[in-house]
Amino acid sequence: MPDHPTDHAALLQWVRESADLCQPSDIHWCDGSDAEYQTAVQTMVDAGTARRLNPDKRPNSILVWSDPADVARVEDRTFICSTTRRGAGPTNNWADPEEIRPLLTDLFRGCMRGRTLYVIPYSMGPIGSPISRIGVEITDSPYVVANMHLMTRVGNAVLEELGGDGTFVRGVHSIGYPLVTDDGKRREDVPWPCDPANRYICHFPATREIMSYGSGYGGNALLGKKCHALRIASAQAREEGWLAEHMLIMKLTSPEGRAKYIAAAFPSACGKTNLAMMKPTLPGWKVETIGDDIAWLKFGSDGRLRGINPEAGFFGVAPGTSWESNPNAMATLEKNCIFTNSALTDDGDVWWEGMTPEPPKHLTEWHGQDWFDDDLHHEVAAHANARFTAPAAQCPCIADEWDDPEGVPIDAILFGGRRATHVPLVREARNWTHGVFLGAVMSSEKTAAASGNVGEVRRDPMAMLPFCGYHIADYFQHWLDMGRRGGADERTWGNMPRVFSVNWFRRGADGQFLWPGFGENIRVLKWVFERCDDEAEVGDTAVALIPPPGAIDTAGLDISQETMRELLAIAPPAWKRAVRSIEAYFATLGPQMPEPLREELEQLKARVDAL
Ligand code: GTP
Ligand code: SPV
Ligand code: MN
Repeated sequence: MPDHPTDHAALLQWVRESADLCQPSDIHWCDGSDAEYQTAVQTMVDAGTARRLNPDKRPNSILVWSDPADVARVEDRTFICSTTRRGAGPTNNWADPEEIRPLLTDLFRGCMRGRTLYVIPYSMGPIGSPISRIGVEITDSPYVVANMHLMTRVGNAVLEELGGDGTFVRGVHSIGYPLVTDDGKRREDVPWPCDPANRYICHFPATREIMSYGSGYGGNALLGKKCHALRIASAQAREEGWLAEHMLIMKLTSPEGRAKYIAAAFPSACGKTNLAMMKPTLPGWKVETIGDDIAWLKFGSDGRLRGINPEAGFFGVAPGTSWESNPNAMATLEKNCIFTNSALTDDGDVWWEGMTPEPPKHLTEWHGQDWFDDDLHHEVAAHANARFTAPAAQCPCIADEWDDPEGVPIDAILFGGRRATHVPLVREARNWTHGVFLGAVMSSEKTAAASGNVGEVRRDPMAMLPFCGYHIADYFQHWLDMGRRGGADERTWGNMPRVFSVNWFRRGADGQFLWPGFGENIRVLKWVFERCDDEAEVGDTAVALIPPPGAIDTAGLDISQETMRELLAIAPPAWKRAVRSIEAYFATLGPQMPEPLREELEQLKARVDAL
């Protein structure tokens, strides 16, 4: 075996330069084999990073606890390093590439001393698909190696596809904890090495590069996911005329056997995984999963928008996942998984809040401390952003076509946030421009998926606020342009998917969710499905097309017509406030806000003022 399995000169040179800078003691080219996965796991077990779960309970699975300072994406440490500040736009942190590169070079110098540098060639999407893209991540984290194995397609097949001169996204990642310090002293390793005080998650869209330093967690470190498949890919997609979106894709089959594919953009921890795998409560309906977090959408030769799931696994929110709420996820998690920041049971299994109605009497919580189910200990046992990593292929409801290189034709797009007030259960856009408007003005309560104040409402357009790699107003314009290319105008959808907005999270006066959610969401999907065929009742309101309360099938569901009315209500005072808030928001996005969206706002304002 040669010590590098490729003759791609640019790749070899970049790996050599990275190694010269980071000074690892060893270089390992990942081949994607199971033996390699097992070695990465053993390395983590030996280092105290991971513990094996009881093989009788969770075969071939591990539990990892992170440093308490490194538990989620860090949006305030995430930068779009476009050549100009305008390129990053008002919603991204911008760093001048000329200034940040020397700073990063200093941080990366010697950062892998005493560690192995892993080279991970990966494909986002099925290898060889016209929609897929290749990346290479350099990392010093065996946790990243193991997770990338599950989340992407890794190894020699990718290098073969890349050939001698293929293009790829370059990602360099370091946890930032060398075992030999600058003054030459060795230091002990720790279970979750990281450098939380110096985190930088940097993206260079112009050169398709990512540099991530100081964090080992999730989207900060698994560079194929948010960094490549969303931030870099969104910028590339704009240039090349496609879309890289924070969306699940599901296949919905009616009792008559008709199938539609639905893509849905919800912000982090707002229900994508759950919707993608939901077990419908309405008889005869079937949901199958294509993807649960990211969708790449391109026009096919038939002129329709086709989507692939660029990932190969699920990195899902653990808390709240139960046999009751998401049985398909629970079945996916039975073996071959990585659990991060869950609690450990006394018999060597994992547990998190919401997994069972009653917690076990005793647990080891995610800091490794004893946890008792008594009044003295009310802290959660699993971190709110505890996650599972699972291979998509072992999901019982994965669709046969989930890895079809051609992708699936998208029939409908849903935009949804987590809003306690005024946003109705479901709305339909009048036309593509209005659909883009509904996506552009999305707002949602912040969740534990990113560091910051949970519950704070913020604008999160198309669920892409933390993930759009360029100016958000240009992104809106790109969405409008895609519609035009797809033949949509004020009267017809052309080849474009219909657009809807949903909100599972509206609360009543008592503070409780008004809508039962999860498998009951099929009742809303059924209406969406029928609307795509111009069936099902719909009413025109000031804020969109909305089903009359009786149009949502509530058969067998214990919900009053009063509650249904509340879920679908358009309250004039709240909407007058909402319009003012959208005006203020648009004003922050600058003069390049597309005119058609300003016009949508004017129309909305006129109609809401007339209420
Ligand atoms: P990311 O992986 O961060 O992108 O999250 P996600 O969008 O996939 O969210 P996920 O499906 O993991 O759900 C996040 C949280 O919302 C979990 O605690 C779920 O239990 C909860 N949730 C999901 N769907 C519903 C729903 O329909 N109603 C209610 N009330 N909660 C839900
Ligand atoms: C999200 O936050 O939307 C996630 C988790 O899917 S992470 O991969 O950490 O970004
Ligand atoms: Mn996500």
